[in-house]
Amino acid sequence: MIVDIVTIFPEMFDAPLSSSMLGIAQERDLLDVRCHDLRDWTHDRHRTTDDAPYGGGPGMVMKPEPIFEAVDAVQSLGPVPGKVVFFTPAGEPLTHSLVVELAEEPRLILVCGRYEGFDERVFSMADLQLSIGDYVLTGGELPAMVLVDAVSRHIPGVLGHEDSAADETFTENLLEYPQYTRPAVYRGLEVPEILRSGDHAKIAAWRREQSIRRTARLRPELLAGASLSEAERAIAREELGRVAEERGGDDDLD
Ligand code: JAH
Repeated sequence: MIVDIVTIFPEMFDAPLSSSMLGIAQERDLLDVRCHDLRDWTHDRHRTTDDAPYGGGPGMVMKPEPIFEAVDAVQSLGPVPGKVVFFTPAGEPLTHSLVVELAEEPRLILVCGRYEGFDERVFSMADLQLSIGDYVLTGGELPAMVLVDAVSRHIPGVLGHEDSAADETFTENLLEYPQYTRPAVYRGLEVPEILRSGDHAKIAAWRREQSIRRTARLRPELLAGASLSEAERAIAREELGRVAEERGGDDDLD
């Protein structure tokens, strides 16, 4: 996969892209990340990328011309057309299923803004506008790195792409069961006896129940998409009941 990144801070990408998995993926030619300095497509002495908003108001807005020219120029580099992605707090939420879909693309062009956002007209070039969560950052660079990291793990041949337990959380809509390693007791905290019993059928059943209880407790909205037997639904209902009980039955009132 080829990923082109358009940014006024290309140096921000040096460390995360050279480290560990992403570095190895690039050495093996499974991933090619190319960073481009948006200021290369400015035409004034100060290499200006922002301007005041029409209509007034606080802050500055990304000027459209350098972005249009940069995306056109980067798109022309080929060798295949890239899907153009903008990062904005108003974008579609990035999910596991979207990550898996994007990992199948041969090429992505990621556009990172700064300041208070983009001139709205640049979105006419966008195939996709993405958000990584409901908070405002200082720019789109960190979301771009998050996307590259998440997508890379799904490229065949990239170290660790053998679908991991963490991914199953988001394909099965159940949180993972608790995991332990040695020592069996640490600072008085014990590893559950059943995990040391060697009874693999009992261990599998315990883990499944833990996943269901945890999901009911921490992410009850996921249960709607989970595939549970009637007995498992009963466990989920029991755990939801316990949570309500622990809250003192005050049902959101104070
Ligand atoms: C901030 C341009 N979903 C998180 C997110 C994405 C993008 C931005 N902020 C938060 C952002 C400033 C300028 C984009």
